Amino acid sequence: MSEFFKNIPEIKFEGKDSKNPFAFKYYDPEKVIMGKKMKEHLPFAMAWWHNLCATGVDMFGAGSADKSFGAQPGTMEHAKAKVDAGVEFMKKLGIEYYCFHDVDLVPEDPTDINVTNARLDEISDYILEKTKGTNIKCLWGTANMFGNPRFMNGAGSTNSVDVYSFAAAQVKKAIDITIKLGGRGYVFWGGREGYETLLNTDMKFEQENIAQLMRMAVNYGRSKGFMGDFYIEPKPKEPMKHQYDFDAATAIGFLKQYGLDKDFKMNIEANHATLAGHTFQHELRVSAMNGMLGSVDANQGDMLLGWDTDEFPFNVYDATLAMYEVLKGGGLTGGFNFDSKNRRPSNTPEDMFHAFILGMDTFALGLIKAAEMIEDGRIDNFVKEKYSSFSNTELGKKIRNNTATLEELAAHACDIKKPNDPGSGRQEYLESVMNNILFS
Ligand SMILES: [Mn+2]
Repeated sequence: MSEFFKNIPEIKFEGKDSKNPFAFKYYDPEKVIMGKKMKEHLPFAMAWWHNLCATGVDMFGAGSADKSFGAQPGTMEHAKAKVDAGVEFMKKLGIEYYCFHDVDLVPEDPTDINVTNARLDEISDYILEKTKGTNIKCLWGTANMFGNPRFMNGAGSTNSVDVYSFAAAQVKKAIDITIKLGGRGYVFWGGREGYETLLNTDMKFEQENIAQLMRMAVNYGRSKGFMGDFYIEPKPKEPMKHQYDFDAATAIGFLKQYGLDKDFKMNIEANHATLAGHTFQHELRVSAMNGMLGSVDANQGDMLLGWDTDEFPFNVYDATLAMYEVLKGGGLTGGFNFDSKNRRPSNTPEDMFHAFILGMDTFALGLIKAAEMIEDGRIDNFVKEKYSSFSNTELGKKIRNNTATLEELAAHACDIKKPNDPGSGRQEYLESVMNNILFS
């Protein structure tokens, strides 16, 4: 196997004083935090699409990075070269998982889905061969049901039975390949599941059909022995003006409405959270409190740009608050997939490594600091104390255990005439505690 990243060594932990650009400063895989190794807290994954396929093409210009890996793009030789390069890349970084869409792995045949399916069989055999004897396996797989023009009116939400059947065929094959590659999960990201105008859209009909496609996918997956989670990845807009899986709360409501909530969890992407007008932390909290903390697409957006920039995570505050939610929520069933891409001018193989070192160190720092916040206890104790009137008064206990009546509470209010001051929210104090922990 030819080496694609010849000038780049294996990336090792050297600690915060290291100035080596090809070393981790914070990600120390064997370090134990709150009883678990860092690498177990942080099952990092490489996104096949951004890392091995994307060349920096944007709406204004051609690609700036060479991702040919010595082969002609669009061929099976290229598909295999991407496997070789990807395995070398993951080994050098110590990453044990990858995520894929069907068409990231092989070129889609424009005229015959049977040809595409045979290519998927061939490439998945090749991936298994190349990852044999390593710890590298699939985190989750998915089907790309947004790129091909046949999905212009949606996939599960399409008006066409033929297109709906193509979506079903792709989901079926992607589930097969995910199972074959040992995947922990299967993702639905509703790229074209939404609308541009309600003048041409039967929203109820479309949502029922999306649920039906998901139900068929669950039934099929379970019949093939797939025990992992299905995930919805919420996003409010882009490519559609309005997307049905707007945010975690919307997606969870949808899953509960259609009886899919036992088989599905959330795959939360930081950049999608901010596009929905929420923080990353908010989306993780909503997922965790509903028992649906599944997986994470680790990236960040740009607060000055209103679109999905998929940047490598750099913001330690956000990563810390995200890890605070993940730790308190008992961890992920999935992992941390870098759905992130190098900026277009960062176009060398070295930049691919710098990007992952940045992202892995950012989440490692977030993990370290979130654990310190929890062990410190000042923030958690404040929150516990804030609601204590519901646990240290008889009336509070009755409200919580569903035995109080409206009349009884009204009588209490009339009795005390005027409530006590509920107490300060202490936001600035709590923020100063977080800074104290972050920078100590
Ligand atoms: Mn994104």
